[in-house]
Amino acid sequence: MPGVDAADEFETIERLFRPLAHPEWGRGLIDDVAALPSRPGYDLILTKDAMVEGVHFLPDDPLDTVARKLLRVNLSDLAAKGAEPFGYLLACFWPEASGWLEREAFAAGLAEDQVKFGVHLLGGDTVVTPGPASFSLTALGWVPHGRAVARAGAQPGDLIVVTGMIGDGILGLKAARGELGLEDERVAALTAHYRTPEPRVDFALAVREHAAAALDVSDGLIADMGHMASASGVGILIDLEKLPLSRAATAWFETRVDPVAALTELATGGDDYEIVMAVPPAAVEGLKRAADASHLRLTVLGAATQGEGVTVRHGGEVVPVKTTGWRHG
Ligand code: TPS
Repeated sequence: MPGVDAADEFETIERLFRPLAHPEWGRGLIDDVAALPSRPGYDLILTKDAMVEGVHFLPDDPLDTVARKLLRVNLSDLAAKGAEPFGYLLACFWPEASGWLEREAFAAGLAEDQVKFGVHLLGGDTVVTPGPASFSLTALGWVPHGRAVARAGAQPGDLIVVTGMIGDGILGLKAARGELGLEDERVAALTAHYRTPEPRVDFALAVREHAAAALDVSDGLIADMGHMASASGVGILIDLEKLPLSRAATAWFETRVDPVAALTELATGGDDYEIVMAVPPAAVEGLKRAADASHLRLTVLGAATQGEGVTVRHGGEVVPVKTTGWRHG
Protein backbone atom coordinates (compact mmCIF):
# COMPACT_ATOMS: atom_id res chain seq x y z
CA MET A 1 0.00 0.00 0.00
CA PRO A 2 2.17 2.88 -1.24
CA GLY A 3 1.95 6.33 0.23
CA VAL A 4 0.61 5.46 3.68
CA ASP A 5 -0.31 8.83 5.14
CA ALA A 6 -0.78 10.23 8.63
CA ALA A 7 -4.38 9.03 8.75
CA ASP A 8 -3.12 5.46 8.57
CA GLU A 9 -0.74 6.02 11.42
CA PHE A 10 -3.60 7.33 13.55
CA GLU A 11 -5.96 4.58 12.43
CA THR A 12 -3.30 1.94 13.16
CA ILE A 13 -2.94 3.29 16.66
CA GLU A 14 -6.62 3.76 17.31
CA ARG A 15 -7.95 0.55 15.80
CA LEU A 16 -5.10 -1.90 16.33
CA PHE A 17 -2.93 -0.70 19.20
CA ARG A 18 -5.32 1.13 21.55
CA PRO A 19 -7.05 -2.15 22.54
CA LEU A 20 -3.62 -3.41 23.67
CA ALA A 21 -2.85 -0.41 25.90
CA HIS A 22 -2.59 -0.60 29.66
CA PRO A 23 -6.01 0.60 30.90
CA GLU A 24 -4.51 3.29 33.10
CA TRP A 25 -0.82 3.86 32.41
CA GLY A 26 -1.11 3.80 28.60
CA ARG A 27 -3.51 6.80 28.64
CA GLY A 28 -5.45 5.20 25.77
CA LEU A 29 -2.43 5.94 23.53
CA ILE A 30 -3.78 9.46 23.01
CA ASP A 31 -1.03 11.20 24.97
CA ASP A 32 2.69 11.64 24.19
CA VAL A 33 3.77 9.57 27.16
CA ALA A 34 2.83 6.73 29.44
CA ALA A 35 2.84 7.48 33.16
CA LEU A 36 3.27 4.71 35.71
CA PRO A 37 3.44 4.94 39.46
CA SER A 38 6.75 3.95 41.02
CA ARG A 39 6.72 0.78 43.07
CA PRO A 40 8.36 1.24 46.47
CA GLY A 41 10.93 -1.45 47.28
CA TYR A 42 11.38 -2.48 43.61
CA ASP A 43 13.78 -1.62 40.80
CA LEU A 44 12.39 -0.97 37.31
CA ILE A 45 14.22 -3.24 34.82
CA LEU A 46 14.23 -2.22 31.15
CA THR A 47 15.46 -3.97 28.04
CA LYS A 48 15.23 -3.33 24.29
CA ASP A 49 15.63 -5.55 21.26
CA ALA A 50 15.05 -4.72 17.59
CA MET A 51 14.05 -7.07 14.76
CA VAL A 52 14.78 -6.33 11.11
CA GLU A 53 13.41 -8.32 8.14
CA GLY A 54 16.17 -10.39 6.58
CA VAL A 55 18.35 -10.10 9.71
CA HIS A 56 16.15 -11.35 12.56
CA PHE A 57 13.22 -12.81 10.65
CA LEU A 58 12.50 -14.10 7.16
CA PRO A 59 10.42 -12.20 4.58
CA ASP A 60 7.79 -14.98 4.62
CA ASP A 61 7.55 -15.31 8.43
CA PRO A 62 3.92 -14.51 9.35
CA LEU A 63 3.68 -11.04 10.96
CA ASP A 64 1.77 -12.33 13.99
CA THR A 65 4.74 -14.57 14.85
CA VAL A 66 7.20 -11.70 14.21
CA ALA A 67 5.31 -9.62 16.80
CA ARG A 68 5.19 -12.49 19.26
CA LYS A 69 8.89 -13.20 18.85
CA LEU A 70 9.73 -9.51 19.33
CA LEU A 71 7.86 -9.49 22.62
CA ARG A 72 9.22 -12.88 23.67
CA VAL A 73 12.92 -12.13 23.08
CA ASN A 74 12.56 -9.08 25.32
CA LEU A 75 10.68 -11.04 27.99
CA SER A 76 13.49 -13.59 27.84
CA ASP A 77 15.99 -10.85 28.76
CA LEU A 78 13.85 -9.79 31.71
CA ALA A 79 13.44 -13.39 32.92
CA ALA A 80 17.21 -13.92 32.85
CA LYS A 81 17.59 -10.93 35.15
CA GLY A 82 14.94 -12.27 37.55
CA ALA A 83 12.42 -9.58 36.58
CA GLU A 84 8.65 -9.99 36.28
CA PRO A 85 7.32 -8.16 33.21
CA PHE A 86 4.32 -5.82 33.17
CA GLY A 87 4.55 -3.68 30.05
CA TYR A 88 6.29 -2.58 26.88
CA LEU A 89 6.89 0.27 24.46
CA LEU A 90 6.83 -0.46 20.73
CA ALA A 91 8.21 1.18 17.58
CA CYS A 92 7.06 -0.11 14.17
CA PHE A 93 8.81 0.83 10.90
CA TRP A 94 6.42 -0.35 8.19
CA PRO A 95 7.65 -0.61 4.58
CA GLU A 96 5.91 1.78 2.20
CA ALA A 97 4.38 -1.21 0.39
CA SER A 98 2.88 -2.81 3.51
CA GLY A 99 -0.85 -2.80 4.10
CA TRP A 100 -3.51 -3.42 6.71
CA LEU A 101 -3.25 -7.22 6.57
CA GLU A 102 0.31 -7.15 7.91
CA ARG A 103 -0.56 -4.58 10.58
CA GLU A 104 -3.63 -6.51 11.67
CA ALA A 105 -1.68 -9.76 11.90
CA PHE A 106 1.07 -8.03 13.89
CA ALA A 107 -1.44 -6.57 16.39
CA ALA A 108 -3.24 -9.93 16.69
CA GLY A 109 0.06 -11.64 17.58
CA LEU A 110 0.72 -9.06 20.28
CA ALA A 111 -2.83 -9.40 21.62
CA GLU A 112 -2.38 -13.15 21.99
CA ASP A 113 0.95 -12.97 23.80
CA GLN A 114 -0.06 -10.03 26.02
CA VAL A 115 -2.64 -12.29 27.60
CA LYS A 116 -0.24 -15.24 27.82
CA PHE A 117 2.46 -13.23 29.57
CA GLY A 118 0.39 -10.66 31.48
CA VAL A 119 1.82 -7.50 29.90
CA HIS A 120 0.30 -4.38 28.31
CA LEU A 121 1.33 -1.87 25.68
CA LEU A 122 2.35 1.44 27.27
CA GLY A 123 3.15 3.55 24.20
CA GLY A 124 5.36 3.78 21.14
CA ASP A 125 5.60 5.04 17.60
CA THR A 126 4.42 3.94 14.15
CA VAL A 127 6.25 5.20 11.06
CA VAL A 128 6.71 4.26 7.41
CA THR A 129 10.13 3.49 5.97
CA PRO A 130 11.65 2.99 2.51
CA GLY A 131 13.69 0.19 4.12
CA PRO A 132 12.80 -3.33 5.29
CA ALA A 133 10.13 -3.98 7.93
CA SER A 134 11.67 -3.28 11.33
CA PHE A 135 10.37 -3.32 14.87
CA SER A 136 11.79 -2.37 18.22
CA LEU A 137 10.36 -3.16 21.61
CA THR A 138 11.31 -2.03 25.11
CA ALA A 139 10.04 -4.33 27.85
CA LEU A 140 9.66 -3.27 31.48
CA GLY A 141 9.59 -5.40 34.61
CA TRP A 142 10.04 -5.26 38.36
CA VAL A 143 12.64 -6.81 40.63
CA PRO A 144 12.86 -6.34 44.41
CA HIS A 145 15.38 -3.58 45.03
CA GLY A 146 18.98 -4.64 44.32
CA ARG A 147 18.06 -8.19 43.27
CA ALA A 148 18.42 -7.99 39.46
CA VAL A 149 20.73 -10.83 38.37
CA ALA A 150 23.82 -9.65 36.46
CA ARG A 151 26.12 -11.20 33.84
CA ALA A 152 28.87 -10.48 36.37
CA GLY A 153 28.79 -12.48 39.60
CA ALA A 154 30.00 -15.95 38.60
CA GLN A 155 32.70 -17.35 40.92
CA PRO A 156 35.17 -20.18 40.23
CA GLY A 157 33.46 -23.37 41.39
CA ASP A 158 29.94 -22.28 40.39
CA LEU A 159 28.16 -24.75 38.13
CA ILE A 160 27.10 -23.62 34.65
CA VAL A 161 23.48 -24.62 34.18
CA VAL A 162 21.12 -24.08 31.24
CA THR A 163 17.33 -24.35 30.96
CA GLY A 164 15.54 -26.29 28.21
CA MET A 165 17.16 -27.39 24.97
CA ILE A 166 19.93 -25.85 22.89
CA GLY A 167 20.09 -25.82 19.08
CA ASP A 168 16.43 -25.61 18.10
CA GLY A 169 16.91 -21.91 17.28
CA ILE A 170 19.48 -22.45 14.52
CA LEU A 171 17.82 -25.65 13.32
CA GLY A 172 14.50 -23.79 13.26
CA LEU A 173 16.02 -21.13 11.03
CA LYS A 174 17.29 -23.85 8.68
CA ALA A 175 13.86 -25.52 8.80
CA ALA A 176 12.05 -22.24 8.03
CA ARG A 177 14.39 -21.74 5.07
CA GLY A 178 13.55 -25.23 3.83
CA GLU A 179 17.13 -26.42 4.35
CA LEU A 180 16.43 -29.42 6.62
CA GLY A 181 15.81 -32.86 5.19
CA LEU A 182 13.80 -34.12 8.19
CA GLU A 183 10.22 -35.41 8.49
CA ASP A 184 7.49 -32.72 8.17
CA GLU A 185 6.58 -33.00 11.84
CA ARG A 186 10.14 -32.22 12.98
CA VAL A 187 10.46 -29.37 10.48
CA ALA A 188 7.21 -27.89 11.82
CA ALA A 189 8.34 -28.17 15.46
CA LEU A 190 11.68 -26.52 14.72
CA THR A 191 10.14 -23.75 12.60
CA ALA A 192 7.69 -23.03 15.42
CA HIS A 193 10.58 -22.77 17.87
CA TYR A 194 12.42 -20.33 15.62
CA ARG A 195 9.33 -18.19 15.09
CA THR A 196 7.93 -18.27 18.61
CA PRO A 197 10.55 -19.27 21.19
CA GLU A 198 9.38 -19.86 24.76
CA PRO A 199 10.76 -17.22 27.14
CA ARG A 200 11.30 -18.62 30.65
CA VAL A 201 9.13 -15.99 32.32
CA ASP A 202 7.89 -18.39 35.02
CA PHE A 203 11.47 -19.19 35.97
CA ALA A 204 12.48 -15.57 36.76
CA LEU A 205 11.91 -15.96 40.49
CA ALA A 206 14.07 -19.10 40.63
CA VAL A 207 16.87 -17.36 38.69
CA ARG A 208 16.79 -14.48 41.14
CA GLU A 209 16.81 -16.80 44.15
CA HIS A 210 19.50 -19.24 43.09
CA ALA A 211 21.77 -17.87 40.32
CA ALA A 212 24.93 -15.85 40.95
CA ALA A 213 24.98 -14.68 37.30
CA ALA A 214 22.69 -15.25 34.33
CA LEU A 215 21.79 -14.20 30.80
CA ASP A 216 19.62 -15.54 28.04
CA VAL A 217 20.97 -17.43 25.04
CA SER A 218 20.38 -15.23 22.00
CA ASP A 219 23.75 -14.91 20.22
CA GLY A 220 24.76 -18.56 20.76
CA LEU A 221 25.39 -20.58 23.93
CA ILE A 222 29.19 -20.37 23.72
CA ALA A 223 29.21 -16.65 22.85
CA ASP A 224 26.76 -15.90 25.66
CA MET A 225 28.78 -17.93 28.17
CA GLY A 226 31.76 -15.89 26.98
CA HIS A 227 29.85 -12.71 27.88
CA MET A 228 29.27 -14.09 31.37
CA ALA A 229 32.90 -15.16 31.74
CA SER A 230 34.31 -11.77 30.78
CA ALA A 231 31.78 -9.78 32.85
CA SER A 232 32.52 -11.99 35.87
CA GLY A 233 36.31 -12.24 35.41
CA VAL A 234 36.26 -16.05 35.37
CA GLY A 235 36.80 -18.86 32.87
CA ILE A 236 34.07 -21.34 31.93
CA LEU A 237 34.69 -25.00 31.10
CA ILE A 238 31.93 -27.06 29.49
CA ASP A 239 31.52 -30.54 28.03
CA LEU A 240 29.87 -30.43 24.62
CA GLU A 241 28.40 -33.93 24.90
CA LYS A 242 26.16 -32.65 27.73
CA LEU A 243 24.32 -30.30 25.36
CA PRO A 244 20.56 -30.88 25.89
CA LEU A 245 18.98 -31.71 22.52
CA SER A 246 15.29 -31.87 21.64
CA ARG A 247 13.93 -34.91 19.77
CA ALA A 248 14.04 -32.93 16.52
CA ALA A 249 17.63 -31.83 17.17
CA THR A 250 18.57 -35.41 18.04
CA ALA A 251 17.08 -36.58 14.73
CA TRP A 252 19.18 -33.97 12.89
CA PHE A 253 22.29 -34.83 14.93
CA GLU A 254 21.98 -38.50 13.95
CA THR A 255 22.25 -37.51 10.27
CA ARG A 256 25.60 -35.75 10.79
CA VAL A 257 28.94 -37.40 10.14
CA ASP A 258 31.02 -35.18 12.43
CA PRO A 259 29.44 -35.14 15.91
CA VAL A 260 31.78 -32.47 17.30
CA ALA A 261 31.13 -30.11 14.37
CA ALA A 262 27.37 -30.75 14.70
CA LEU A 263 27.27 -30.03 18.44
CA THR A 264 29.46 -26.95 17.94
CA GLU A 265 27.01 -25.68 15.34
CA LEU A 266 24.13 -26.06 17.79
CA ALA A 267 26.10 -24.45 20.65
CA THR A 268 26.97 -21.39 18.55
CA GLY A 269 23.85 -20.87 16.41
CA GLY A 270 21.81 -18.70 18.80
CA ASP A 271 18.08 -17.84 18.88
CA ASP A 272 17.52 -20.36 21.71
CA TYR A 273 16.15 -17.98 24.39
CA GLU A 274 17.02 -20.35 27.21
CA ILE A 275 18.71 -19.05 30.38
CA VAL A 276 22.33 -19.90 31.18
CA MET A 277 23.30 -19.45 34.82
CA ALA A 278 26.27 -19.70 37.15
CA VAL A 279 24.96 -21.44 40.24
CA PRO A 280 26.84 -21.93 43.53
CA PRO A 281 26.93 -25.70 44.26
CA ALA A 282 24.82 -25.25 47.42
CA ALA A 283 22.06 -23.56 45.37
CA VAL A 284 21.72 -26.23 42.66
CA GLU A 285 19.20 -28.38 44.56
CA GLY A 286 16.87 -25.41 45.08
CA LEU A 287 17.11 -24.49 41.41
CA LYS A 288 16.33 -28.08 40.39
CA ARG A 289 13.25 -28.16 42.61
CA ALA A 290 12.02 -24.94 40.98
CA ALA A 291 12.67 -26.39 37.51
CA ASP A 292 10.80 -29.61 38.36
CA ALA A 293 7.85 -27.55 39.58
CA SER A 294 7.68 -25.79 36.19
CA HIS A 295 8.41 -29.00 34.22
CA LEU A 296 11.55 -27.37 32.87
CA ARG A 297 14.64 -29.35 32.05
CA LEU A 298 17.92 -28.17 33.62
CA THR A 299 21.34 -29.31 32.45
CA VAL A 300 24.69 -28.85 34.18
CA LEU A 301 27.12 -28.18 31.31
CA GLY A 302 30.27 -27.49 33.30
CA ALA A 303 31.71 -25.04 35.80
CA ALA A 304 33.24 -21.61 36.23
CA THR A 305 36.99 -21.71 36.79
CA GLN A 306 39.90 -19.41 37.49
CA GLY A 307 41.14 -17.80 34.26
CA GLU A 308 39.23 -16.42 31.31
CA GLY A 309 37.20 -17.34 28.23
CA VAL A 310 35.16 -20.42 27.45
CA THR A 311 36.90 -23.78 27.09
CA VAL A 312 34.86 -26.41 25.26
CA ARG A 313 35.66 -30.13 25.64
CA HIS A 314 34.35 -33.20 23.90
CA GLY A 315 35.22 -36.64 25.28
CA GLY A 316 37.70 -34.90 27.60
CA GLU A 317 39.60 -33.27 24.70
CA VAL A 318 39.59 -29.53 24.17
CA VAL A 319 37.73 -28.51 20.99
CA PRO A 320 38.82 -25.31 19.24
CA VAL A 321 35.84 -23.04 18.54
CA LYS A 322 36.52 -20.31 15.99
CA THR A 323 33.12 -18.59 15.77
CA THR A 324 31.34 -18.63 19.12
CA GLY A 325 28.03 -17.13 18.03
CA TRP A 326 26.03 -14.71 15.92
CA ARG A 327 27.61 -11.35 15.25
CA HIS A 328 26.20 -8.37 13.36
CA GLY A 329 28.61 -7.03 10.75
C1 TPS B 1 16.69 -14.45 8.89
N1 TPS B 1 20.18 -14.30 14.31
C2 TPS B 1 19.96 -13.05 13.91
S1 TPS B 1 20.29 -11.93 15.14
C3 TPS B 1 20.76 -13.15 16.21
C4 TPS B 1 20.66 -14.40 15.60
C5 TPS B 1 20.99 -15.69 16.24
C6 TPS B 1 21.26 -12.86 17.60
C7 TPS B 1 20.35 -12.03 18.44
O1 TPS B 1 20.09 -10.76 17.87
N2 TPS B 1 18.87 -14.88 9.90
C8 TPS B 1 17.55 -14.71 10.06
N3 TPS B 1 16.95 -14.78 11.28
C9 TPS B 1 17.72 -14.99 12.37
N4 TPS B 1 17.11 -15.00 13.58
C10 TPS B 1 19.13 -15.19 12.24
C11 TPS B 1 19.66 -15.11 10.99
C12 TPS B 1 19.99 -15.47 13.44
P1 TPS B 1 20.60 -9.39 18.49
O2 TPS B 1 22.10 -9.56 18.76
O3 TPS B 1 20.29 -8.37 17.45
O4 TPS B 1 19.82 -9.21 19.76
